Amino acid sequence: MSVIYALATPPAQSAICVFRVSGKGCLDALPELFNSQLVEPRYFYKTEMLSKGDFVDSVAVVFFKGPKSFTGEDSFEVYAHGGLAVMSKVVEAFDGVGFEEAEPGEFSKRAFLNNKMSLSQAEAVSDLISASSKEEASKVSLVLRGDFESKVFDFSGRLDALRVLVEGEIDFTDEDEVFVQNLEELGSDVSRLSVEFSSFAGACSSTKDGLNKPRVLIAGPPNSGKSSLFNALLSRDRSIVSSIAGTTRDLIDSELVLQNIVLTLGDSAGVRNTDDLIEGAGINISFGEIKKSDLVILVFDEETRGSVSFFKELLDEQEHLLIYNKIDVSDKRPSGFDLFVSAKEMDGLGALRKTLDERLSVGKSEKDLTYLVRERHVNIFSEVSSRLDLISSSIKANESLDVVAENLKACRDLLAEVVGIKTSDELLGEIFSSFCIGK
Ligand SMILES: Nc1nc2c(ncn2[C@@H]2O[C@H](COP(=O)(O)OP(=O)(O)OP(=O)(O)O)[C@@H](O)[C@H]2O)c(=O)[nH]1
Ligand SMILES: [Mg+2]
Repeated sequence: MSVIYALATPPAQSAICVFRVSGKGCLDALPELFNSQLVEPRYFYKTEMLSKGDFVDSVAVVFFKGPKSFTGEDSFEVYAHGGLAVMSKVVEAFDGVGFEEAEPGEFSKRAFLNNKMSLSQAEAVSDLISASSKEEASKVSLVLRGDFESKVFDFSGRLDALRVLVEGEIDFTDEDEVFVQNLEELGSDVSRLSVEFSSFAGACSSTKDGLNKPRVLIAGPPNSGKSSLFNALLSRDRSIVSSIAGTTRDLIDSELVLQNIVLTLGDSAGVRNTDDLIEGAGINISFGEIKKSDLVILVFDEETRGSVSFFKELLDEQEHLLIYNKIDVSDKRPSGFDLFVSAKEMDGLGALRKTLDERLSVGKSEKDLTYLVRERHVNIFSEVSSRLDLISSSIKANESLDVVAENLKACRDLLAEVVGIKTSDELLGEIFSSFCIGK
């Protein structure tokens, strides 16, 4: 494989820039590129970089002997001053010794091909770089650290064991000896595996649908102060507030950052009987949104608190908070409410924030096992799950064991694709091309 190089830091003015070089023979170029002799691998050398004998920059260099490197190949890194002119001079120097510019993700691809990491780990590296929240980063890290992979290997091993059993049965069947008791045991083993696998697959979500911020919806009767509360929580006037009932018609969303979590907060149209077509449409949206929310904040005031039971019924089992608003105009503290606030005077909002934070982050920690993976993995897992179901039912129906063996093998192959044991070049190309340059 050719020697590749890439700028690993952003192509922008900065304190330092880092270049990576990897590939067989790259270390042979060190004497030509640097002014001093570099002897020890993994040693941080301060030296001068040269391009066809001309001074490029004062730099630091570390080199690695394969396989003890990120890519598994001989490689080195150059730390130069982070000026754009310096960067282009370094590039010239590399071009001058015949190095080639790396494709996106080429370093990780080589690391994968040289067994330095699995495919799912390589993908996690890329996802870690693009993670935009701490939570996202920590879930990707679980994959990167290999926890995810060892689970996949564990399931693969169990699939293999089952296949050995089934194939054993098939051989016996050839001899007209059917061990029905084994079949039963096999059936329950498959069911157990299937249940455990589903729960593992359930703990994996892809970047797209995973990590959804919890949705919190402010709902309730008209004019109770929903939009006022929405604005107060966000500390800005995002939603229109007026004394006219039926002010809010569309659903308005905004992000709310609390101490432990970030959530999507929605303000909805007050729910009531109305002849107004547009308001009615807004109310329908509210109904739909209520169902989709992780938590509903129901806001009432003195005038509307009679409708609490109607709303509680509407929500069914859904998690909610009952808020009594406008405490600035009344001293009443009717029973049955969780919190008393004044959206207008910003009173009681701290307690509301804290309650939201606690309630929603508790739910989160239960899902802590979630691995943030690629959609590709999620799709594979769902295929494996349905095949496992299929296997269960064919065993129950006493169908041919050949089909069972075939499906077990298919499951095994599918899992192999996750970690990259069986992967087409095309898929590899697709995966690594989405990486950033220098990774
Ligand atoms: N005194 C007092 N008035 C409030 C408070 N919160 C809201 N209001 C008033 O109640 C009226 C309705 O407020 P909104 O926030 O528009 O109520 P809403 O629930 O969004 O109403 P719709 O969108 O029409 O369903 C406005 O006149 C607000 O100024 C409060 O805490 N105290
Ligand atoms: Mg409103």
